[in-house]
Amino acid sequence: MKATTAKRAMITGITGQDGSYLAEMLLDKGYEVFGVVRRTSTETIERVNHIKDRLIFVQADLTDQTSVISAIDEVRPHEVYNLAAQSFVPTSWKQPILTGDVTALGVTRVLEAIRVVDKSIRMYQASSSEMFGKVVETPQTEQTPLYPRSPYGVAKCYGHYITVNYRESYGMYAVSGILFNHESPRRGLEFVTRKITDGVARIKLGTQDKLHLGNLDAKRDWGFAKDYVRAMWLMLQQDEPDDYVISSGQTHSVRDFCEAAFGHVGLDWQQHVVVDPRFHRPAEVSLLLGDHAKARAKLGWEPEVSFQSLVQLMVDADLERVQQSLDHGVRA
Ligand code: NAP
Ligand code: F7E
Repeated sequence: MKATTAKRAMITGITGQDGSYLAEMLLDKGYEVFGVVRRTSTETIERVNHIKDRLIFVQADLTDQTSVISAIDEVRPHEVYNLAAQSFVPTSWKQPILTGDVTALGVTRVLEAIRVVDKSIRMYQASSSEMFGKVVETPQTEQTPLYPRSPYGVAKCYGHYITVNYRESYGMYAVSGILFNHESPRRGLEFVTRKITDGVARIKLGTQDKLHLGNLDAKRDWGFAKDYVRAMWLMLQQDEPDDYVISSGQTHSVRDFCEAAFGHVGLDWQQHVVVDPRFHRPAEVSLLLGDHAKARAKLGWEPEVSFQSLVQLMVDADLERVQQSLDHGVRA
């Protein structure tokens, strides 16, 4: 596996939204890309199917220390992007222990593997704006105190601090990217943006009438996933490791998202959206708004896709997908 001279990148979470965009970008840059996959009874590589012949898959699970060490030892990557996590906030209340094991302790397992195999390997940790939770200031920066509101948020705080701690304890090049919500046509269908754009497509094409949602007042700083994986790579190319907020710098409510998504296909969202208490959370993050001034100044990073463009490209992609299923006689 170590025969070529190309730079080697290992991505945990390659089958997820961000892993797929990051893999495409790194391949374009000439990297050899190794994707960590865990054993499942059915294949989960749908998001990377189009590039699977250019990837090398290695098996490991973030809950299993030995497998993580073996994978890193076998590949000897120059860069590790730790994107694997139980990443759905509501599930973190249903499965808090699992969320802690994967999303928190999993980070230590990756850091430990790097520490024992080769401390010069650079590591990116996928931290989250969910760490700001019940925000103590707006906008949120790298200096804003953390106040997580879910077992997921708490686990990400652990992941953030253990990354900083390994950097300070062992001099490792480990960075924490504090990324605000980022979406795409590859976003999981359970997350609110994709749930809305998928619902809009089905309603427009006549296979559904109502869309059940939870808190419409929640405000998020939404960006485009493809823009955000560029920031991950930039963070690993600096002279010194550091932590960065990555955000769009704008905040919109779930209601705004509905209005834009339904409006894009000429529908009135109020005729179709039903507020359903089943989707309310035990504790909510009401407002997120990130300030990415540090990333702009030090990494030269800027988001390229606006909120309106993001909504439209997601709706268009779902319309095309649902229409294709209908054309093939499959009820989407
Ligand atoms: P995602 O689509 O949910 O993908 C999660 C990935 O983690 C999947 O590839 C999944 O593999 C893998 N995974 C889960 N448990 C694992 C385990 N025990 N061992 C190995 N792999 C495991 O997440 P995403 O949206 O791409 O986000 C990427 C990362 O950024 C996550 O850490 C997330 O928490 C964080 N983040 C996301 C956002 C956002 O807005 N998207 C914002 C801030 C931070 P399977 O396919 O096998 O399930
Ligand atoms: O919820 C509200 C919900 O599930 C956004 C993950 O990638 O980003 C994501 O976490 C908001 C919340 O994302 C529904 O109450 C209303 O206020 O799309 P979401 P999230 O919880 O912000 C962060 C940065 C991460 O790190 C996470 O990994 O939308 N909302 N109605 C709803 N949410 C969902 N899912 N479904 C609804 O029906």
